[in-house]
This record gives sequence, C-alpha cells and structure tokens, in this order.
Amino acid sequence: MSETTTAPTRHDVVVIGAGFSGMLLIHRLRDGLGYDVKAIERGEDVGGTWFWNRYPGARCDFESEFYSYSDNEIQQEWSWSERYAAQPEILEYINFVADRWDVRRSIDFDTSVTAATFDEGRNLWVVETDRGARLEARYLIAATGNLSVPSEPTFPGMESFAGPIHHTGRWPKDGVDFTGQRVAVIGTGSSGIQSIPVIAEQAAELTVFQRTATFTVPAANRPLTDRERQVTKANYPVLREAAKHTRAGILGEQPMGSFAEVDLVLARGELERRWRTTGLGVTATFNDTLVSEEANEFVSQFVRDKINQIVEDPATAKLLEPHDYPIGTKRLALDTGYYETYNRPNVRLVSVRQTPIDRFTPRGIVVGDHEYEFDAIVLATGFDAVTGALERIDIEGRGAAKLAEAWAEGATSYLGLAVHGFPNLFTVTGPGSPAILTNVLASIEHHVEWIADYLEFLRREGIVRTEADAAAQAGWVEQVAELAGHTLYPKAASWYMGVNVPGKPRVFLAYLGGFGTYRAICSKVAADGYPGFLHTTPTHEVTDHDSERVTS
Ligand code: N01
Repeated sequence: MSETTTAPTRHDVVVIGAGFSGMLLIHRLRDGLGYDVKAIERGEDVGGTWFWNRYPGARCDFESEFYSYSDNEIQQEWSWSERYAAQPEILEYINFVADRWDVRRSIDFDTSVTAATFDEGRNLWVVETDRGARLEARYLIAATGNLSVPSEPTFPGMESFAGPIHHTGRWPKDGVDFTGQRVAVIGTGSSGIQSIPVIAEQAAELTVFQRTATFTVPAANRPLTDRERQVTKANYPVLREAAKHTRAGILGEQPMGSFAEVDLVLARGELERRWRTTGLGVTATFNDTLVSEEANEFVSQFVRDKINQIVEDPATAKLLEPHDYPIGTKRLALDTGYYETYNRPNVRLVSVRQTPIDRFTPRGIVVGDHEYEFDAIVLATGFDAVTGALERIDIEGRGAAKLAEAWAEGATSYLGLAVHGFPNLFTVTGPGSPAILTNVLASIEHHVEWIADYLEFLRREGIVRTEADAAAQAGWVEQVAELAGHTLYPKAASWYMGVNVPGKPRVFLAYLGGFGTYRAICSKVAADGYPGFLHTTPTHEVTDHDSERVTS
C-alpha cells in the first residue's frame, strides 16, 4: 500500500465499477438492505462496457427484452425498439435506470481503484484510488466486467503512424467520421464483425486484416412490433423465471437431439431455418454440437457453405472460411451483412495468418513486403478478458497474498464468487462462474441476489470475515476444468481460455454445467448455511489450517 495522508471514508461495501453489475449492487444493497455503499467508476458516467464500446455497429447479441434488468416497474415502462438494440439505445436505457434508482450519488466517477488491502486486524478492506482517496469497507465487491480491459497489441512503429488509432473498446465519445478515408481494421472477432459493415459504408476504402477467420451468423435483427412488446410485457414474470432454468439464462431454440439420432436431411433444413431467423440458435441445433466433432463439423460446414454462397470472390470466400477451431468454441458472432460486405468494391481482406503484420509506419501498415497506406486504423483486437481488470489492481489479501500472484497459473475461485486467501471479497460474474456463456444480465442478477442474501446471513450471524475454503475452491476449480475437458472448447485459442493475451495461462474460465444447474448449486450452498466458506466471528480468527471450522 502506498503512503497517503488522506483520512479514509468508511462504508459497508465498496463496489468497483458502475456498469450493469455495479448499478444493481448499489440499488439492491443500498436501497433494498440499507447498506452504506460506495462505487468507484473509471468512466465519467455509468454504463461500463456500453459506455466504452461506442464503435460503429455495436449492439447486443442477446435479445434486448431480456438483455435488461428484470425489475418489473422498469421492464414494464421501458420499450425496446429492436430485437438487438444498438449501443446508443442500451446506454440510454442504462441512464434511464441510473436516474430511476438514483445511483449516481453513490458513485465516484473518473476514478480508478489502484489498490485494495485486507486489514486482518480489523476485518475490512482498505481501498485506494488514483485520486488519492482511501476508503474502508467490510466488503469489497468487484463489478469490473469480463470484457473491460482492451487488449492492444504493440506493433513496432505504432507510435509513428500519422493518423488516429482507435480501439473498439475505447471508442471516442463523439464518434469518428471516416468519410472519404482509407481505413484499416485489425481483428475479426465480434467487435470487428459488427463494425466492419458500418465502416465500409462510410470509408472510401476499408482493408480488413484477419488472423483467424471467425464463425458468424446473421443476427436477423429487426424492429420489434407493438404487439410483440405487449406480449413480452404481459408475460415477463413467467419468461424471466423460465430463463433461470436454462443453460444460457435465456429462452432460445431447443436442440433437435443429438447428432447421431437426428435425421440429417431434417437437420440441414433446420439449420437453414435457424440461419435465417434465430441468430445464436444455429449452434444449438444439436445438443452435442460442442461435444461431438461430427456434430460440430456438420454445423461448421453449413456455415462455410453459406460463406461461399454469399461472397462472390472465391479467393476471399476461402480466406473467410473458418478452419482453425470448432464452431461455438470461440464466441459465435452475430452480424448484420458481414460476409456481404466483402462484395463491396471498396473492401479488401488481407490475411495475416501466415505473414503477420510486420510494423506500422507513418503512412500505414507493412505486411511482408507490402506497405498499405491508411488515414485511420481501428484495433478490434479484443480484451484481457475475465481476470484482466482485477489483476491490474494491487489486491492484497490475507497474509499479504497478491491476487495477481494467486492467479498466475490461472484464475481460481469458489463458485466464481469468492477467492481463497481474499476474505470479504466477492466477484460478480467472476472466473469459474458460467457468466461469459450466458445472457450476462441473468448472471449479474443471480450473483447480486446471491451476494445480497449472503451479506444478510453474515450480518445476522455476527460473522465479520468470510473466506472461500481452500479445499472447496480446489474442488470447484477441478469441476470447472473437468467439464471443459469433456467438450471441444479447449481446442480453440479463445479468450474463454485466456489464449488471446500473450503470457496468460491457458485455463478455461467458465463453468460449463449450465446456468440452471449452477443456480441450483449456489442455492443449495445458501440453504445449507454456506459450506465451503470459512466464517469468523470476533473471537474466532481464521488461519490457513482452518478448513474444518466451516460453519454450516
Ligand atoms: O475480441 P476477440 P472482440 N494481429 O478477442 C485479432 C464480446 N462482444 O472485441 O483470433 C492480428 O473476439 C484476433 O485474432 P485471433 C463477445 O463476447 C460482444 O471482437 O487471436 N490480429 C481476433 O480476430 C466477444 O467474444 C459483442 O487470431 C489480431 C480479434 O483481434 C468479446 O466481446 C460485440 C492481433 C479479437 O477478437 C470479444 O470480442 C463485441 C494481432 N496482433 C464484443 N491481436 C456483442 O455482440 C488480436 N487480433 C454483444
């Protein structure tokens, strides 16, 4: 901890981040349960992901009517214009909720948490910010988001480029006008796939640098009708409740069955239907798409065939065909006219798979012996996902353990909610939870509710310190790894595996048992008195050998 003379402010809970998670934490813990909550937010306003990702074409890929809070007053009052709302509408919604819940008075904006140290003598966290503030709180809750720290590759000569370089995850607030410009986009994950068709419409020339071809399916986005909105609103409670029991926290297309038992002529027709109408439903055609190589190849080839039908230039189509990983094991992208964009005369695709980008120059980008000239460059190169935000904070737990060191071989967690060695710290949608594979709003609501219930339990029982037990955490980590090992997920060099960031350990970061099952596990832990957590009352101090003292 660095030396500082500022007198600390005292709170019950400090929350890091004021996106969807942080706002709900403030509302639930402050307004619902009466805790003194202070949130620290790096941005100048609320919104998190949706505050920073303002790139052209940014929109959600779970249906907006469910990619939103289940607060009944709000869901009855707010009306979504499209099936998948665009970033400005989502941010408008977030601001609407922020006003309604009056969350801003509990948030310090334009402020980053730099360090957090657990004071073992007083059982509280001492939090430091880049503005020199010190805060003390019994509980520290990370609402830092899974995709909040941009991953920016450093190419030689980058600083010499004469034009602007924009990362999709830190897009300028006032937008960027590419009219008449020669623009490069590096990266073809979801952010590249959403922005490329929109930038292509504006720019004079667009060059896309692709290292790995990504599977993407049409979003089939469209305006919602009044009738659709009415029906959803009338049935919200039952629809939200049913979604809690699904694999991904949202009601979607059901699988036809396993690949072996399904008639493949019918399956082909069903894929065709899903391609036209359901977005992410394509990979759910078989219940074993992510387990069986044959099932996966059938779906993968269906999408490759589509690419060849859509893209007119056979060489470009060939480059766009994904062959490096099974479909769905990297996040499936949803697009609006992505493959069609390569039929435009002002768009070209450059593969940097065999010959990587060599360097930037004042004029542009050199690949092999060719210099491409640009007025602006867009980095759609992704995020240091799931763990990146927390590892950048100097978090020191019991016995001066550092979180970044504890996670050096891969993120560990009990239930994705707590980390051994870091008492009174909770992670909303943390590593080892299913959150990144779900409608994240459902996961956020579940975690916030679970944490709120747990804080009430701790208050009632007079417990001043709680910590994930080492054995319980090891069991959970093993279960997460074992489930992943039974699937095709580890075959992809994805951010799910941490592989997109150089040097990051290759560990699967999510629980694959499904959201419904995960919720049931968390509910049972709560109902049984929180086994797997070590509890300390003022006269009972925890040591590393205290596993047997778990209260239940
Ligand atoms: O990031 P990514 P993203 N040279 O990591 C390439 C969510 N999201 O921001 O695959 C050349 O997927 C990299 O290549 P490779 C969603 O969960 C949701 O697009 O590593 N290329 C890849 O093509 C998503 O999964 C929405 O070989 C380089 C790209 O950059 C997650 O965010 C919209 C490179 C990065 O793709 C991340 O998506 C947007 C280099 N040196 C995002 N370094 C919605 O629809 C990296 N790349 C809601």
